[in-house]
Amino acid sequence: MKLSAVAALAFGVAAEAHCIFQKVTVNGADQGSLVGLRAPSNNNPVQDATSNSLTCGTPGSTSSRVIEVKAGDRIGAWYQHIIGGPQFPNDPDNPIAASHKGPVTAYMAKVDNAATASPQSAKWFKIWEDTFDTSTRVWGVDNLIKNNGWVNFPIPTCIPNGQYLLRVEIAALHSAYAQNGVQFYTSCAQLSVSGGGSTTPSSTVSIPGVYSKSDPSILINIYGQAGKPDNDGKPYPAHGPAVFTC
Ligand SMILES: [Cu+2]
Repeated sequence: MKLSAVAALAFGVAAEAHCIFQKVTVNGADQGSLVGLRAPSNNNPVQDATSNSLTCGTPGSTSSRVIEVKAGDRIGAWYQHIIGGPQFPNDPDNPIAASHKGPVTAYMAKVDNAATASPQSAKWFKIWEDTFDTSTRVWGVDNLIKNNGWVNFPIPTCIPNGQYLLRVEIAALHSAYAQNGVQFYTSCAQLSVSGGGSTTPSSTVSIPGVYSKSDPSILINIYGQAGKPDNDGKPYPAHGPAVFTC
């Protein structure tokens, strides 16, 4: 067995240091824990890229609230180890274990009623991603950890007014060398967008549907020659469509 495979296995059996997307900010304003969100009820990942739970996580908590935002607003999405934050004081695996390298992506889908819409029948477009920087060998998850679990991105300025679901995904790749080894962490926020424009994204995808279990970014050994989770410095194009731009 090659050294890289040994390292991979060692990371794969590490403590269950999962996480949950559990809170939204709008231009820095805290919307409250689990408010306006559909989130799983525990921090276990979804590992089947074709599962209905890929969309917004294994169904758990729901909210009747729809969060009011304006096109161009800066949205923050907060991941922590468990609901509420760290599992215990000085939890080293909060917001997520450092082993869980991978990309962070965000999608939106226009729906009639964000509080009740079926996320599986929604038509999604990607609005943001932080994947892997080949020069620094820093993953999206590394940046999320550095930012205490936050990722931030704008609502596209040109999309039509109306209700939307917002889906944020971490794809942790530390065990992705085996099929169904990837760990997806997703929740969906319920948004109402005003102040938008008239550009409807021309290409959309279904989730699940857009990924396959054997996508080269989903079934992948990220451990390089030295056994480090650095993809050997090679580019990592995230799964799913290109990011929509106005
Ligand atoms: Cu985990």
